[in-house]
Amino acid sequence: VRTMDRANQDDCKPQPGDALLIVDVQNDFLPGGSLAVPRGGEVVPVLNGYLRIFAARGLPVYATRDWHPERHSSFRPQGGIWPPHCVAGTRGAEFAAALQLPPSAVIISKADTAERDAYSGFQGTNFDQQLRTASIQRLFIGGLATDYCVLNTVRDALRLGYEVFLLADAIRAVDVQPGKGLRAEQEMTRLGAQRITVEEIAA
Ligand code: VGL
Ligand code: ZN
Repeated sequence: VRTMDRANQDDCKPQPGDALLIVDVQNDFLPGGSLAVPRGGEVVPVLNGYLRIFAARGLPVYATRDWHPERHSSFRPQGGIWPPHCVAGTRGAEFAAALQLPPSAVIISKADTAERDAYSGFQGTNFDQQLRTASIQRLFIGGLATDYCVLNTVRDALRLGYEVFLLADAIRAVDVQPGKGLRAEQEMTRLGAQRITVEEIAA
């Protein structure tokens, strides 16, 4: 898949009005976690590359986190489909220690009530309002997992009118059914997300 087929290569370079959005890079989604995403740890060094680029340009960083109460409805003991994960305040819910989030990063907690799940960072949060207040128009989105929270966050961002760059080298899928990640990527590009890699926006 070619990623540099846009008219002007500089259009994808981060500029004022842009923000980096890191989705759910939390211990429980990483190797050893209770809902480990296959090869999920591989996104961390790549995201650190994006973080350096956004820091160098003085651009804002947002990070969503799954932030569930102890007996969340998405957990198997409660009749849900997932093993318990990302319980608020536990080690599993912490961001990956190696992820170099700046102190200025804005954290968006989601799915923090027992009855509701939220795969999108916009669902049940004031994230859209915060972005509008900060005059953000374009979002560079990567993290975990491609086929759940990244997909739903990108979908909502596009629906809300943001221009979306999908960090193609900094996403990984749960792939409960084989091919789900690939189909999610295809859906995101079909809806208008533009695939980029860190090499393309560096320099
Ligand atoms: C997620 C499954 C359950 C995600 C969250 O962050 O993609 N996946 N909860
Ligand atoms: Zn969850």
